[in-house]
Amino acid sequence: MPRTRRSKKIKNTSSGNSFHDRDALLGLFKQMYLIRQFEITCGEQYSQGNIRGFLHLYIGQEATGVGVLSQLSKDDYVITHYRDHGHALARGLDVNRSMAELFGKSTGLSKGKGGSMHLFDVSKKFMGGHAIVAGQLPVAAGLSLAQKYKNEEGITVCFFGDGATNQGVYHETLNLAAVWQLPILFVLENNGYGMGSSIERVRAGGTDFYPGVSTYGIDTAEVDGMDVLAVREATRAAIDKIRSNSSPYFIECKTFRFVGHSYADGQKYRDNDEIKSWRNKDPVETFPKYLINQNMSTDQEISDIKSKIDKQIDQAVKFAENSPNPPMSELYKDIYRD
Ligand SMILES: Cc1ncc(C[n+]2csc(CCOP(=O)(O)OP(=O)(O)O)c2C)c(N)n1
Ligand SMILES: [Mg+2]
Repeated sequence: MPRTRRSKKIKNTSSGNSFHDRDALLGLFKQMYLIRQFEITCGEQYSQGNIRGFLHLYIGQEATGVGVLSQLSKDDYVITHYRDHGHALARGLDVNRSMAELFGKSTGLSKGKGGSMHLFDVSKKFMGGHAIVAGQLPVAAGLSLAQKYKNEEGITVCFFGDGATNQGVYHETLNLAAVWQLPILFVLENNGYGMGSSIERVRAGGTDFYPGVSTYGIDTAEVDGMDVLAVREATRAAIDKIRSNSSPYFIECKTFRFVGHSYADGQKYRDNDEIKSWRNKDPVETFPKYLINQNMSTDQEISDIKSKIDKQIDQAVKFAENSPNPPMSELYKDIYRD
């Protein structure tokens, strides 16, 4: 079977992209800001004891999720790891029900039984949040195989972190996706760390993953994951290719989480200078400035958008607070298929 082996490096494209109209660009900002505020609020609610269990925030990585998901159609499946709030919101999952899930309430997306790591909405083809590192990769291959087998329009998009690449199943999935030529987009969110372990320390072969993927005969691109336009452009090109060839594609987004791995992480394993240097690229700060500089928006408009979204998040917290806990009768439901 002939296979292409190409890697593309996509640089910062924030300075001029003709195919982006104003509403679409503002839409990207709205989504990134929504995610940022949702996450900040989750942190506050966690410290007040209203959210319990694990809490992995997506703060810093917004441009990656928003850039990728902006290019999908409703026919496409999305599957991801436990750092899933940003992907869920960018896919358009209900904000109130997302918050309620974190509060463990019955109105939550998973009836309050999944929590932070298990946001699901099958009606949006959002197949979850998965807690086992790399566990979602073979499931993604299965979804994609089903799409191909049934001759469906959609593709599958699978997000994962750099930590997933040290799991055997990562390699098995890449191999099968290539052998079966599956319509699947792998999105590696390389934030440089798996919990407190820097990838420099735990990976032989450097901190770039995409070159290794070419050995499976899968096309790859590397992209600045802090630049929402660059991510969007890389994704558009990848999806065109996947749809026309019915073959897999792999995008590596270089990104950073500004917060700890989970809420309890004091980040002792990295110094403030490193965090600061990435903060300069914060998409929630830099992107609206870019829009204003390009005369596509104004300070006033940006601040109006922010207050509207702040209110939306406040309402989501109220919704979650006022929702009932799941009844005891739910305890043994949804475990096996009826
Ligand atoms: C199979 C498995 N091993 C270990 C863990 C514990 N664990 C949870 S998150 C994590 C790090 C994963 O890092 P990465 O994939 O880079 O994602 P990030 O947290 O950086 O988004 C580990 C080791 C787990 N959940 N599953
Ligand atoms: Mg990581």
